[in-house]
Amino acid sequence: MSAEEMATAAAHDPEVARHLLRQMLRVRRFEEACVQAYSATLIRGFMHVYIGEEAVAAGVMSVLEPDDAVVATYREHGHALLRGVPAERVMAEMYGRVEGCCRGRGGSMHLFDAATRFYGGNAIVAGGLPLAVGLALADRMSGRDRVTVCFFGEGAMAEGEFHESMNLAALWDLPVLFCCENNLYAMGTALDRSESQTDLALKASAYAVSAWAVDGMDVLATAEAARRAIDAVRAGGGPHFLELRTYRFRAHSMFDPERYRSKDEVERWMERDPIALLRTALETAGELDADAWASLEAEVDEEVRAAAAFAEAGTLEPVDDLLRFVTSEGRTP
Ligand SMILES: Cc1ncc(C[n+]2csc(CCOP(=O)(O)OP(=O)(O)O)c2C)c(N)n1
Ligand SMILES: [Mg+2]
Repeated sequence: MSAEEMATAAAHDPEVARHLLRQMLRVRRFEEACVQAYSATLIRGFMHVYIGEEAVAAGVMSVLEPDDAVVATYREHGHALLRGVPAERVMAEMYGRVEGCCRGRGGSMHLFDAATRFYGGNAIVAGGLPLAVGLALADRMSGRDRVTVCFFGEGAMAEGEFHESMNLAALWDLPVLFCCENNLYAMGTALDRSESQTDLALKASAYAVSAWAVDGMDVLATAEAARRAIDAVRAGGGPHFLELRTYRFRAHSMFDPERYRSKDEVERWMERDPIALLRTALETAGELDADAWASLEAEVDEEVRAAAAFAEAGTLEPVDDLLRFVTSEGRTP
């Protein structure tokens, strides 16, 4: 969408547009706080932020029902938050605290929450795809009307699990929405340096799956595409695939010197910051003024501040408890 089209779309349903703006800002500010906490060594281990890609999770998540399932990658803080895992439980997990959504045992890459049907947090590239197909198969076999949404990077499309999962999902007509977050790089490897076919929707359609590409920096276009795809999946149209064209503004992880891409390229993409695009569209449409933006920022900042305070005040698991949950209760060695 052009800027004018986006302003018209925002004016069409300003409440939804403001909700999407808030959701993207929640993810951005949450992760900025994570980066700070990481620098202060309050968060340890591997950490991958989603900054720049927020429109994808915000747009897709906005069309899901509470009963649907979500499977994501290790770049999943935003997905967990937007699926409804409380910010303080996500932050406490990042800090490795017992109060976290996985008792601090998962950390950044393994957020998981059964209550919101959020099935991770999967650190293995493409590892979430067969999981999503299995969840959808279970729903089909139990006669439940649910959709499983699976997020993964374009790097996953080079893995065997991608091909196996697409094939079975299509063969068995399973209710899965595959959402490929194409940010052009898998760690330091550019897509066109590793794949002979860079048209990802075309690759997915080789499995007789309906597939198309979407501007993943435009949250309104993303939400609209997700709505169309989810409706089709729910109506029994079998698996669908969206290629969401996006970009990460930060390094792959906290340990990445970023030698594989130029500053110019990053800056060009930052001109299409999804939050700035929607904010401008709402302002142009006369649906967001300076006061409304300031109070949105203040509310989001307060949520993040409270989450960090909750995490900092949290407890570390006592060493004596470390073997719990390794085997089922009562059978620990
Ligand atoms: C099976 C497997 N191989 C290699 C890795 C190491 N690795 C971690 S992230 C990553 C890049 C994945 O890129 P992509 O799927 O595009 O996701 P992005 O990080 O860009 O979101 C690799 C190769 C891994 N985690 N799992
Ligand atoms: Mg990638």
